[in-house]
Amino acid sequence: MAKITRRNFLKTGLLGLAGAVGVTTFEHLQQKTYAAPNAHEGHDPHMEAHGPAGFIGEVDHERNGFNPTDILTDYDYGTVSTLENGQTLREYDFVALDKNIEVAPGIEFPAWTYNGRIPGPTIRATEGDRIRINFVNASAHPHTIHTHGIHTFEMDGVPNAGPGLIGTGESYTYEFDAEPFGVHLYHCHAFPLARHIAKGLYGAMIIDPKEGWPHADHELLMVMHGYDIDFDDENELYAVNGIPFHYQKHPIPINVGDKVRVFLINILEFDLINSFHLHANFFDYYPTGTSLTPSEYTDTIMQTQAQRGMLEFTYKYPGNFMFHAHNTEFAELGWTGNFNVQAEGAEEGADHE
Ligand SMILES: [Cu+2]
Repeated sequence: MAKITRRNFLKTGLLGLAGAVGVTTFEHLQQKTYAAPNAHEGHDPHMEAHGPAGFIGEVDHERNGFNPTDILTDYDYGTVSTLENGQTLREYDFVALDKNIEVAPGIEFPAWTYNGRIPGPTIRATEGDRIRINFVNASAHPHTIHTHGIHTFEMDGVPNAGPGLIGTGESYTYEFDAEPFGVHLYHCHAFPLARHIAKGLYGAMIIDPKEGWPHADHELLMVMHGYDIDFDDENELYAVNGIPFHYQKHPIPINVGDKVRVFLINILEFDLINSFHLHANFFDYYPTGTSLTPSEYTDTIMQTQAQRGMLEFTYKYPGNFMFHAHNTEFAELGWTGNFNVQAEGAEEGADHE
């Protein structure tokens, strides 16, 4: 069959209303390149009735071992203890695992993961804590953990620092102080770097300021990334927190008047720029989350790879409001979602502390 480019992907009608065409072509694709996962015969009447861009059916989150809805808020504070010097120690166990992940109904991606999920666990600590990551490589390939923060050379997680590459069956402990406060990330730094990142080895590291952030009703993690499912160094699918179109199918519930904080990170490989656009609203933007003063009041920002920041907003009106990449092609290939904004007091008491 013809080479599958992401533009052909769009043209062949794999997305959108042409479900029947899509199924045929997907099977073709599976036979060509991938082990077929369980068939998903079910049709989602909502999707068919309303017909937004998106896939018919649902991936098997249980089999994947993670659900993007949970990843929004599953901050991992580690195993906590106190060091002799009084510092808080947060300890994490990370395992690199090769794992097939169903990234779209019927499409498996042979991923490389930290702890079996994409993105990996969300490290969350307070500025000045000690972070210790016990890393075991159970993958068939050498990997590292390179964190974006301030640390010694030995802890940089690159091939020429400290132990260098951590081979199959090997382990290493990365340890450093949590600084500076902000929205950070980690990823594998083995070469070829683009491949190791694109396969799924990345995650978020949120470091809270000592005095904490101001109160918010919701703190949501969003890691923007893509999938190059045919390994031609172009992405065929785009996503937030692992699964394309997830928050379109499962809108994020909030109330009018809620203060929402989003920790947004771009780890997209192969495309130079990603973006975030919020509908019917504006947000304060804090680049890298390293200041308590926003730099901009806007409804659209862009990030290149490893750029990240913090967004804060409150909805004035109820409705089902989109958020998506304003690289519209990315949106059509999976990077789109919705906030389901309820009228204040619709579900519970109207008071928020
Ligand atoms: Cu790697």
